[in-house]
Amino acid sequence: MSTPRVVIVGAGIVGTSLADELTARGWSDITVLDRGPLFATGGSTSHAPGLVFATNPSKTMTELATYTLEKFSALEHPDGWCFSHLGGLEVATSEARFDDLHRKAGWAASRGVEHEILSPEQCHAKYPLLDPDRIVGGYFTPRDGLAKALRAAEAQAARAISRGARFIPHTDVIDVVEQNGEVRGVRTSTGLVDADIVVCCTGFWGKEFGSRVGLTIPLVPMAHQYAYTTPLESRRGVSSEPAEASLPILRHQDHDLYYREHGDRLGIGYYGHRPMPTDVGALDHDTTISLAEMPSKLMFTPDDFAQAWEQTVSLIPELSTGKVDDGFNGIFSFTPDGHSIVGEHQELKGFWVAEAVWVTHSAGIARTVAEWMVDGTPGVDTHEFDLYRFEKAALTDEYILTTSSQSFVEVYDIVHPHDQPAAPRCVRTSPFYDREVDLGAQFWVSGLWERPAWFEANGPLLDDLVADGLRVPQRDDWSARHWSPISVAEASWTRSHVAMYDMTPLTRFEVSGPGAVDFLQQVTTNNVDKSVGSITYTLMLDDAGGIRSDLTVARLGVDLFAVGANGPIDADWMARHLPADRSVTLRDITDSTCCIGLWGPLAREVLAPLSPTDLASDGLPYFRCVQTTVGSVPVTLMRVSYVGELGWEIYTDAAYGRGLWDLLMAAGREQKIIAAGRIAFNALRMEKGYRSAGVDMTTEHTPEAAGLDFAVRMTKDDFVGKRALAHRTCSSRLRTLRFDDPAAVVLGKEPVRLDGTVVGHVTSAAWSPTVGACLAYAWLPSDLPDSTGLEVDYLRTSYGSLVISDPVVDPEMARIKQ
Ligand code: FAD
Ligand code: THG
Repeated sequence: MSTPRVVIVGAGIVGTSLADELTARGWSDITVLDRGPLFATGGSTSHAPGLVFATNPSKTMTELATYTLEKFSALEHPDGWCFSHLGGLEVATSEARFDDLHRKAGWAASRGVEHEILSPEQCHAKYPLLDPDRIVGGYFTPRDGLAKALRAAEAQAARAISRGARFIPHTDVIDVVEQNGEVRGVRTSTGLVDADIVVCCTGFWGKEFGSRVGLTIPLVPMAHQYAYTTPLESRRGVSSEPAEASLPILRHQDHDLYYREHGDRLGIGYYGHRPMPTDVGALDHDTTISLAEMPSKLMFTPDDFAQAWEQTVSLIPELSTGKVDDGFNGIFSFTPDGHSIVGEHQELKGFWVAEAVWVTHSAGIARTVAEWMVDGTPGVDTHEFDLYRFEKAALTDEYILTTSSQSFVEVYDIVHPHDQPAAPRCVRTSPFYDREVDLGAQFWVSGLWERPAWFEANGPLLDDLVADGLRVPQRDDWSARHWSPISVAEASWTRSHVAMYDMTPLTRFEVSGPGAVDFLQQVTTNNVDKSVGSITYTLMLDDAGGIRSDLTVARLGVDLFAVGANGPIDADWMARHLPADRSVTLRDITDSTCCIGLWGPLAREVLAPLSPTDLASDGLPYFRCVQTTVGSVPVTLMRVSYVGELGWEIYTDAAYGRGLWDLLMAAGREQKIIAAGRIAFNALRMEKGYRSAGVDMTTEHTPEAAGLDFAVRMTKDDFVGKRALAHRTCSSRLRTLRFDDPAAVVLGKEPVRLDGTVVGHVTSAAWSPTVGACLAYAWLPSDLPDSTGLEVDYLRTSYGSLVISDPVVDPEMARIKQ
C-alpha cells in the first residue's frame, strides 16, 4: 500500500522523532531535509543540555513529557544511553517557592507523576554539593532526568531509516510548491522534491519558514545562557564517561538557574538575564558547522551571567574557588504563551507545523502529529498548543515580541493563575471601557480584551451586604491575589437584584447562506434546525467524539445564524468544515459588535419599559431571540443566561454600545442596578452547573461524562463525532464538590483524594455566595455516589469536601424561566 509522500523540513529532535513516529505507523515515504550536516545540524538540538522535567501546569504537556522520557530511555545508540533517569530536584530558597513546589506536587499527584517533597537535609542527601542552610525544601521527581538529545535524534532517525525514511543533509528548503490550495512539494537548494505533506520542524527558524506559505508562526528565537564551570574537586572521577552525570538534574528557580553535570564540571543554564531576541536573518548558515561553532550558538556575554554566578556560589559553596570556564548564548524558540505551536495550515492542505517544542516534549508532540496525520485526529487534547489558538492581534510582530520576551522572563517565575500581563494592555476594549474605568473596574486580560474582574465602585454595596449578614471568605494570601471580596457582593446582588455584565469578549460568528443550516447540523451535536427566533445550546465534537467546544446557535433568519463560541480555535474548526460550494459564509463579528448581559430577578423591570417587545415569558420565552430596539438602539435580544438568572444578552453594533450602557444604567437606577465582573460571573455559572469549554472539559471527554448528553441528538443525521461517540466510553465524570470549611478556597488543577488515594483533579473553583462555601468541578470516577467525602490538596494543606449533585441554584429552572 502506498502512503503519502512526506517531506519533513528540519532534522532536529522534532523532525527525527516525527520520522520515527510516522514510520512506526507504516508511513514509509518520508524524506527529512536539513540545511546542516547530520545530526549535529547546527540547530538548538545540537547543543541542548537535555534536562527533562515532566511536571507542567498543563496536563497534556505533562503527558507528552512523560512519553518522551520513557521513549528516550528505551532507545539504543552505539555511543550509549539516550536518557538517564537521574531524577529531577527543584529546590526552594523561599517560602513562596516552597508553596509553588507543593502546587507542582499537586499537579504531579493528579496526573500520576512520581514525586516527593523533601526537607533541606533530604535535598542535601540527594545533592551533596548543595548548602542545606540555603534551602527551605525541595521537590523530587525520580523519573525525570537527562536526555542526550543528539543521540536520541540519531537513534530515532536510524529506526526511521530502517523502515524506509531518507535523511538528506546540506539541503536548504527554499520554498513550498503548492497547487489549488494543496502542497505539491518543496523547492530546495539542490532541486525539487515532490510531497503530499510538508512538515515544518525548523525550530527557531519557524517564523521565517511559515512566512513562505503565508502563515504567521508566532515564535521568537531567543538566546539563553549556558555556562560550564571549572572542575569540582569533589566530583573528580565520580561521574566519568559513559555515565557523564550521576546527580539529579537541579533547578534553583528562585534565581532562574538550572544545573547538570558534565563529568566533573557543572553546566549552568540561566534565564535571569535580559531577553535576547535574535534576528535569524543575521545568522550565518554557511559557516562550517561543528559542535563548537554553529548558527544557533552565539558568543557568551559574561556580564549577563554575573548574577547567576553569584547565586550559584551561594547555593553550591564548593564553586567559590571555581569559575566559569566556558559558555555560550544558545538560541531556541519562545512563544506568547510559552506553549508549542502545532497543526495543519487551514488554507494550504498538507502543510503541517510542529514548532517551539522543547526536547522535553519532542517525542510526545511528534507522536501527536503522527496520530493526527495518520488517524485524522490527535490522541491528546491539543487546544493549548493549537496553531490557530491566537487572536488576530496576537499575530502582530509587536505582540509576539513583547509577550514572548515576557514568557522568557517568566519561565521560572512563580506564576499565579490570574497574574495579568504588564504589556501590551488595552489592545482590545469594549465600547463600555471608559464607563468601566469610571466605576473602578479592575481588569483582567483575556483574548487581548480588557475584562472587568470586579468594580471598586461596588465597595459600599459589599459593606451594606456584609452588615446584612453576607458571608465573605477570609482568603489566604495566594488565593486572595487578584481577587476582591467585592466580587462576592456582585454575585450576590445578581441573584437578588440585577447586574450588567460586559459580554463583548464572547467570540461571535455570523453563519449565513443557503447551506448554513445543514452546515451547523453537520458540525454540531444538537438540532439547530428549529424556527426562526430559536436558540440552541450545542456542542462541537472532534472526530473521536471528544468535546471541542460548546456553542449557542441563535436562528435570526431562515439562512442566518448568530453563534456564541469560545475562541479562535472554534472559528478554525468551523472554517475547515465549510462546504466547498460556498453556500455558507462564516464571519467573525466579535470586534464589530458588543454585548451586555442584563441578569437578575429585576432585569425585566429594567428592560421592559425600554423595548416595544413583549418581554414576558410568553412573549419572549427562555432560549428565544428577537431583533428589536432598546430606546433608540437596534439590538438583538437573546434570552440566555450563563449566570442562571432571568435576563437577556443584549447585542448591538459597537457604535451603539456606550449609548446602550448609559441607557440601561439610567433605567436601572430604581432597581439599584450594578455593573459586575468576571469573578462574580464565574461563581454564578458554577452555582448553575454550567461548564467552561477548554477548562472543565476538553477533547478528552465525552458529552455524557461532562453531563452534557442532553445537547447531543443521536437521532439526527450524521454530525462530526457521531460515529465515534457511539463506541466511546469515559470512566470519569465531571462532578461538583462543596467544601466543608467555608474558609477553604482552591483555584483549579488540585488533586482530589478518597481516603488518601488520588482519584481525580479539580478543573474550576469559585466561592459561592448562595451556599456560603467554595464550589469546585472535578473529574472523578463515574461510580462515586453523592455525598462521598473527598479531600483536596491545596498548597501545604488539604481541605475536606463533599460530592454533591448539581446545580446548587435553580435546578428546576424556575428563576431563569420566570
Ligand atoms: P532544531 O534542533 O533547531 O532543528 C531545526 C532544524 O531545522 C535545524 O537543524 C535547521 O538546520 C533546520 N532548518 C531550518 N530551516 C531550514 C530550511 N529552510 N531548510 C532546511 N533545514 C532547515 N529543551 C529541553 O527540553 N530541556 C533543556 O534543558 C533545554 N535546554 C536548552 C538550553 C539551551 C542553551 C538551548 C538553546 C535550548 C534548550 N532547550 C532545552 C530547547 C531545545 O533545545 C529546543 O527546543 C529543541 O532542540 C528544538 O528542536 P527542533 O527540532 O524543533 O529544532
Ligand atoms: N452566551 C452565548 N454563547 C456562549 C456562551 C454564553 N457560547 C459559549 C459559551 N458561553 C457556551 N456555554 C454555555 C453553557 C450553558 C448555557 C449556555 C452557554 C446554557 N445552558 C442551558 C442549561 O444547561 O440549562 C441550556 C438549556 C437548553 O438547552 O435548553 O444556557 O454565555 N450567547
